[in-house]
Amino acid sequence: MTSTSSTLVLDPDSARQGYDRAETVRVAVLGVGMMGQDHARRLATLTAGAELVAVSDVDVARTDAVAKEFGVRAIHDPKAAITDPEVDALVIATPGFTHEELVLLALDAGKPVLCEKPLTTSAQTSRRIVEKEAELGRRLVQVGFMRRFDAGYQQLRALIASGEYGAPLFLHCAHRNATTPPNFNSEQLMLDSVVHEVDATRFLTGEEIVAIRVIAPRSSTQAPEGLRDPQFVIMETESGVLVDVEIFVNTTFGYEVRTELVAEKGQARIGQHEGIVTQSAAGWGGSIAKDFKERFGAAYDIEFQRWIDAVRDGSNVDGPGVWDGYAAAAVCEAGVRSLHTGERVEIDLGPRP
Ligand code: ISE
Repeated sequence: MTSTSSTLVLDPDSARQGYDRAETVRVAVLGVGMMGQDHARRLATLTAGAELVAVSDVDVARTDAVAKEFGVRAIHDPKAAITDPEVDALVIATPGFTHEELVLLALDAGKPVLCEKPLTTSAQTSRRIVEKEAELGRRLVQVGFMRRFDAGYQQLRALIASGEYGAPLFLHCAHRNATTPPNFNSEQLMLDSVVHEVDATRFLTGEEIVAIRVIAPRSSTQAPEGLRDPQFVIMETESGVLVDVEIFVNTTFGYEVRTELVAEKGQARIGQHEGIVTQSAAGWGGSIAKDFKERFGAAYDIEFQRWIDAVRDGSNVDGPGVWDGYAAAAVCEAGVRSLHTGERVEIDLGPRP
């Protein structure tokens, strides 16, 4: 990674051009919990053309420790990091409820943002960001739906788009985690976890989701007291593709994300066997990822490289944007409503600016 930096100069007259070419993009990571630290490491050690220059977190001790680890500035107020003249671009990995304010401030400052999912915690607040970015007339925000950068998802999407198997009919998905962090609640299975299948469905089919129903069967005795885990989610797309998701976040043993496509003339599966499969006197088998950082590590790496490349060469970011974040928020909100009422809930996204 180069150590020279130059400030990105925004060109207010050109929506398309965006930024002047720059040697290195100076990035601040806001929120250095588990995900933010992983992204800070990625930017500091892996992403070409990026320079991690600062980290920021409301937890002062944690900010200082992470800043020291990477030899960068600790900025204790995330809002100050956004307006800091030595910061060109921002990664937002703070808790979801803080995203609306931070993303809006970044848009005010005209700085590119890679915002971890969810874009915000409600459809209404995400819609505000959609409208604000539309007013600016250029794309500044990318939402961290990293599965779009996973090789399996890209292949499946290309297969559907090719039409070789005819129209898609079903997507059967399983999303399993080993354990949940403390205080994970029943709504978060939708808001934190199934949000990925919501985006993946839109990515794979190119269609909006128009209805959702969530069914909570008996809970696993391995789940923390009071957590409705597992849950079963059924979504319908505009053309009538039916998507089911088994979400089970306390399997106790590992992480797994699979998707099976059933189309008119063929079927395809991704995500079941990552990495090596062995066969010997000891038996047949492969390894199981322990968490999403391992399972989607390569996808995160590509996501970050593509984002930095777009910021550097002045093109608009081309990853998932604010509309994708808004659509996901609207579907998840409907899903939470369905979890509570047991009813099928329809989704109306309204006009796209
Ligand atoms: C987590 O926040 C993620 O984003 C992971 O990808 C997902 O698998 C997990 O269920 C979420 O809690």
